[in-house]
Amino acid sequence: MRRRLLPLLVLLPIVLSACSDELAPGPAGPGTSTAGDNPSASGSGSSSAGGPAVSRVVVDGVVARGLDAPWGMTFLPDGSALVSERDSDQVVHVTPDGGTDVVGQVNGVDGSAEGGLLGIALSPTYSEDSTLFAYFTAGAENVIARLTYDGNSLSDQRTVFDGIPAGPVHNGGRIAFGPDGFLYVGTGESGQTDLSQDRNSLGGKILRITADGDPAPGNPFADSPVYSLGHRNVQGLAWDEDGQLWAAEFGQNMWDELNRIQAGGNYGWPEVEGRAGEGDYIDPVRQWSTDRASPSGIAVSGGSVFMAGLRGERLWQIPIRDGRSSRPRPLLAGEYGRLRAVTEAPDGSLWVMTNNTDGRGEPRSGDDKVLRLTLSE
Ligand SMILES: [Ca+2]
Repeated sequence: MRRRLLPLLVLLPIVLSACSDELAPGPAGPGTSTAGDNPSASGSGSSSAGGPAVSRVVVDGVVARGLDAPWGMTFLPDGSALVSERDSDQVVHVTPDGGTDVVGQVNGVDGSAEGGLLGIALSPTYSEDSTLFAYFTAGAENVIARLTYDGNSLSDQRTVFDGIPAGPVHNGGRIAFGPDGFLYVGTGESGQTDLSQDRNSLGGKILRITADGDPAPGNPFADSPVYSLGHRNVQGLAWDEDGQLWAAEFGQNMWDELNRIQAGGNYGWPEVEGRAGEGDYIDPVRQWSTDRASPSGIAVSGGSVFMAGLRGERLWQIPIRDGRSSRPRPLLAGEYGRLRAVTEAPDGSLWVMTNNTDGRGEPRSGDDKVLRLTLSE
C-alpha cells in the first residue's frame, strides 16, 4: 500500500497552500476576502436566464458509506455505480440499496498527494463491449486505460493514452463520454503553469479522443487531442440538453471557474484567472472565490449545472438556459464536508460523493459517503 503525503502536508502547510487546490478551508487561507455566497457573474452569457427549472433539492438518503478517498463515479445501466478510490487504486461497485463491493484494482497507479486513481467512465456502448475507462497517475505522467468489467470483476487492463503531465498537484482527472461518443478528458498543468498555453503539451487542457486513444476526428487542431486550452486544473465535465459542454476548474487563489467550452477556445490560464474581459481569452460564465468552491465534479440535470465543492464544502446549483446562467444557489453548505463529485443517475436523481478521508478533510461517522438527492420543480 502506498503511503500518503499527510505528514508532508502537516509540515509544510504554508508552502502547499500556495499551490494546492484541494486543501480544506482554514484561517487566513487564500481567497477568503470576498463576501457572502454571491458568486460573480461574468459580463456576457450570464444575465438572468429565468428561474431555475429545479427549485427543490432534497437529500433522499445515504446510498453508501465507508469509501476511502473516492474520486470518480460512473453509472451502470441497472442504476448501480462504480466508484474509484484514489489511494487504494480500487474500484467499488455501489448499489442503490447500500451495497459496496470491491470489484478490482487498477494496476500501475503511482501517484502522490492529488494524484492516484482519479476519474472513471463507462463506455457508452458498455452493453456490447463491457468496457470501463480509468484515468490515473503513473509516476511522471497521467494515463488512461481501458479495462473489462464483466459485472463482477475487472480484467484485461490496457493503456490507450499516456503522456499527460503529472505532479503532486493539478492532475485534472475527470473523464466523460460526450453526446458525440468521444471521450473528453480534463487535465491539469501539474504545477507547471507554462504548459497551459502550449498547444503541444497535454497539460492544462480539455482533450477529446477516441476509445482507442486517437485524436477525435474534427478536433480543432490537426492531429491533436487538444480540444480547448488555457486551463489550470479541470475536474468537472458535463453536457447540457443542447449538447453544450460545461467545465469547472480550480483557480489559484482568486477565482474558480465554470466555463462554457468551445472547440479551440483559450480559457486564459496563466495569463488571466477568472473574468478578465480580454478578447484573447474566453471568460468564465461564473466565478467563485476559491474558499467558496474549489470545484471538482459537475453534472447537468433539470436545467442546472450542479458543481461539487471541496474547500467550499457545498454543492452549487447554477441554473442554465440557452447557454446563459442565472444566479447560483449553494446547497448542503457545510453539512457533509468536502464534496468531490456529483453524477446524474439513470433515474434522474443526483448522487453526490463526499471527500473527507483524503487526508485533507475531517472524516465524520461513515465517511466517505454517497448521498442521493432528488430534484423537483
Ligand atoms: Ca480562465
